[in-house]
Amino acid sequence: MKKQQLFILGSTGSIGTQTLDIVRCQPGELHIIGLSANSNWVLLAEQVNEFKPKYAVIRESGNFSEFKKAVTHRETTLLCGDEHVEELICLDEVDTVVNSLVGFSGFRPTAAALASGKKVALANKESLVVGGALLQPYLNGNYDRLIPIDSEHSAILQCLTGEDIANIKKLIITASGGPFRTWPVEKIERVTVRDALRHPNWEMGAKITIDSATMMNKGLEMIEAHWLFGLPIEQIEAVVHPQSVIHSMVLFRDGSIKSQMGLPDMRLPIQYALSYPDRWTLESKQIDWMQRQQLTFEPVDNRKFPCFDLAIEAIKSGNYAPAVLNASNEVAVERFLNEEISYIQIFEIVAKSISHITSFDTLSVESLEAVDREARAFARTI
Ligand code: MN3
Repeated sequence: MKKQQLFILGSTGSIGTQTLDIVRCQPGELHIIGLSANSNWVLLAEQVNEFKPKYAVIRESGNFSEFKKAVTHRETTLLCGDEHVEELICLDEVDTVVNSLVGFSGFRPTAAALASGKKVALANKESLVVGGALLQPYLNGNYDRLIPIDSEHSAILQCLTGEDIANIKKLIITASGGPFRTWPVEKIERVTVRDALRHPNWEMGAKITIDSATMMNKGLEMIEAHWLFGLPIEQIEAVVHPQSVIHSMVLFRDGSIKSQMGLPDMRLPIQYALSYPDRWTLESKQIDWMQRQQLTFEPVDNRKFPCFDLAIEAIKSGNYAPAVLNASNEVAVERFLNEEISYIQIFEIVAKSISHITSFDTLSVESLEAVDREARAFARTI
């Protein structure tokens, strides 16, 4: 049987390295044809030496010569710069693009891969948050082309197997509530970078960890679900579930609810995106049902997490609002991580950016990129 040929975008990040773990577990199913990374040339070189892909791309040019020296597998074509990525992922020999880029920079590769007939395993939620309307031709109830890696959306996809989308009443997305769920509102105003980087259940990159702390991440996931499953935002709700055992649920029109459960482990949604609609064996830690334990649920507290409401308002107003939301949030999170702004200013910057930028050009890749640039520039001035 022919192995699935994977091109991983962002192979040195959290999702990228866990995808490579899955490739190690499934040598009969998966093969790496290409890897790309932003700047971590040391790890990328190790990955090239281990997985022997045909192509490897490093985005930043600064360390290209050191990178080349560190690669001992001579048969890999080594390239430098973003411009090669879109071309390579569209090659005939690529079956699946695993997009684990962070932020709006992941959109163009998603669109290019889909347009050239590839399957996309999507960890880059911004592709849908910002460009969902443009990717719609590839969605429309067909989940074989664009398969979510995000654990909540993977859970929903698993619940929908064998179901008619017309029978869905609601999607219920679970949220851990992040590190500040139990903090009083006044204390949240004095949150530090260290506090915000301490997520209770998941090990993730810095950007998404901050987004989880503000619950902007859950807002982005609501928008992601809206595009992915083609449902109005009113039919999607979020509930806080601190144990992160139920990864999401679907309520059907007869009142039945399906959920997908498991201990938090991103390797499962990554593997499912690659095995879909099949399943493969995966060794992992299991829930011990003989231990007394509780699963609890509570509403999202919008006084503590105003970013969540901002995201919902953005998708309701539509047009470019989600693009502005995303771009200004990326800048605000970066500025918070650099300790230029306080935690609550993340919300203020995003809110101000949304009310400042109202553009009504026809929706296109170019106009989205223009809005993205404008929103970033504005968010840096606040
Ligand atoms: Mn998620």
